Amino acid sequence: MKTRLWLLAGATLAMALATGCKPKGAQSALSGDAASKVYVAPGQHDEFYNIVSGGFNGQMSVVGLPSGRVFKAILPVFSVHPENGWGFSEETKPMLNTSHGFVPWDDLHHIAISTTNAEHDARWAFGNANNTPRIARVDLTTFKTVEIIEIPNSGGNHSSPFITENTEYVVAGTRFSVPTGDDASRDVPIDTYKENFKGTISFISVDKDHGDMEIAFQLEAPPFNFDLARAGKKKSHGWFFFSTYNTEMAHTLLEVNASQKDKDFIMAVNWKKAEEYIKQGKGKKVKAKYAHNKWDEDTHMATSVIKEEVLSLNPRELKDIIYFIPCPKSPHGTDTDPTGEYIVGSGKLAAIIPVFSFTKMLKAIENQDFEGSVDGMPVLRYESVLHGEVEKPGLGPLHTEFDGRGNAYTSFFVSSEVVKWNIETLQVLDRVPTFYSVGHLMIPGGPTGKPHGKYLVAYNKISKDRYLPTGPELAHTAQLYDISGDKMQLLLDFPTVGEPHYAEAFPASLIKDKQVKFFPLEKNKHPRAAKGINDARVERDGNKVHIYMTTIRSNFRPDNIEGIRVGDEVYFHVTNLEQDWDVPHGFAVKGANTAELLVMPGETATLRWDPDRVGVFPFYCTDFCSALHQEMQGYIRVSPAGSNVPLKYSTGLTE
Ligand code: RUQ
Ligand code: CUA
Repeated sequence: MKTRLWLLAGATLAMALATGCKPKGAQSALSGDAASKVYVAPGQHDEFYNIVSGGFNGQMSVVGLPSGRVFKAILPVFSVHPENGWGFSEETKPMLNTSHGFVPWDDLHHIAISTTNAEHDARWAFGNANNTPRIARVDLTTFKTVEIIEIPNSGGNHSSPFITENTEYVVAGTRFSVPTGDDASRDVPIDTYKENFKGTISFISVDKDHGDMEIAFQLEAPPFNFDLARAGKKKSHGWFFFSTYNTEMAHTLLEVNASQKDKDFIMAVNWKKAEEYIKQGKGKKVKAKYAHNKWDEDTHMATSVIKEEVLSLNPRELKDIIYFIPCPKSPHGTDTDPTGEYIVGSGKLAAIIPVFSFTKMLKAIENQDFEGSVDGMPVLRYESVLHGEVEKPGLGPLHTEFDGRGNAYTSFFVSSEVVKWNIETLQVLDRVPTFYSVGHLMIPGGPTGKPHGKYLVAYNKISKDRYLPTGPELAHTAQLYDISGDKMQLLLDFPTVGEPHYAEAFPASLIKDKQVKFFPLEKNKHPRAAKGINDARVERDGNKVHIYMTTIRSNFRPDNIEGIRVGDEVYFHVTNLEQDWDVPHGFAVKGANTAELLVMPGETATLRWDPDRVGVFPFYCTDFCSALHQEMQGYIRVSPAGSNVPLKYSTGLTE
């Protein structure tokens, strides 16, 4: 009977969780000056860059705030991108390589912008691949993905990527616990979950100067589900906090079986302690296969290396790395305030929001004020670590951000609202509806030590009646609020690209004058670059044909190519000779598997083309580059296999 009741309660809750409640007054009036607050006049720039995850489209989009304008839809991270040929050119293919081979798609949830001293420096944006666990690093001077590292011993890389205050590490906590190690130890029955499955937390180091990532170490954690995380900062620098659910360690029907306990945990990790153990040689190398892919801006090429082992630490034996803080109930977000003193746990099934105190946590650890242990790792006493609880905040709390003036803002999925409350007094100060079912929310600089508490953006899962309808599939939506006064004020709705999970925003002034405008040709080290029209040529090597092609307004050299045969592998190595900002050329050839390679000024990109039939095939520039863009074209003639039509091409120089 008890189970039946649980099932029923579970089902009702699940329905509420799945649909959310529609707030009243959905069309609530905007006050008169809302439009002027988001108006960015033609030719003017936005105040903030907003980097927004694309969710299941595997990308990030770049949006301006307060206007909500999309500048780049979208920089490809974990997905192929026909708009610029990402994942189609030979140079970019290795970026999407994994230990499972080429993966052309993934699900990107969270953004982390690099910080120094807990403030955005905005050198890099990190994103996580949820499905085939990876972390990507995007260079914010080129808005290009320059590195992707796969995370072994992980599944559903959701608790990722969150960063420490000087970007020493980005972390990746596994959502699914899985059997780890090498193949032999992974083949186990699923109902041996408790014995054989492990949760792992990966700390990925980031090189201070160049950003290069390495998996520094993995922590072996109990087989919980790890949902989200935040680093400590300032006084709590050196610690990391992870929300966990399924501390029941269920492996079937989690909807009910992982909602049994009143409290799950926030797992506090002392990563400085972990570093000490590593210095003492306490970690052990374990087998783990993962890809590490890097982009080289000189050769304009990516390489992919498969690595074979990681350093693993066992916190059951290595004491004082992990402590558990009880947290009601299935916490989703765990967020640290700008001072680093407070840790907010948002239990999606909880009726209150607990706020923990870092100072009290340290004291409880010192006094060994424990209420139990998990696998030999101490569980701290809830009351001893608690700063206080926010009473009746709303239904289904998910995420919290901060304005730097002592206030916190929490998103509520079920009651579809954002609630503002004071961190010290825990009093609710204001609430505004969202349309509808808000997931993440974001304040520029909100997760750092220095929030710019002027705007808040709610990222909503459902947009229903907010826009002109577009059939069964409607856009996800973002809503911008002014939070500079006592009351939050809705300013703007704007649709998003894909499903935004998390996003971050930072002042545009941090990077707008650092943008790379073009790549100097003299520095182009691509082995098949044609750096001037005299290099334009075609070479045959067995059945491989290499076409060294140049583009400049508005011609291809060579433009007519003959002597190609069915069965050849043809490589168009296209170099853009322009040395000016905003003059890419595109390349498309009939029958290719993408309609475009977009080649930036000074860059070389390669399209492989396998002619499968006899004929004459046109190619053309896909990017409107000059008044004579439509003249930027050529032909390639394909003869039957074994034909002896001689290799011939015109560059306009020899004939
Ligand atoms: S999640 S809506 Cu994938 Cu970040 Cu909370
Ligand atoms: Cu080059 Cu159009």
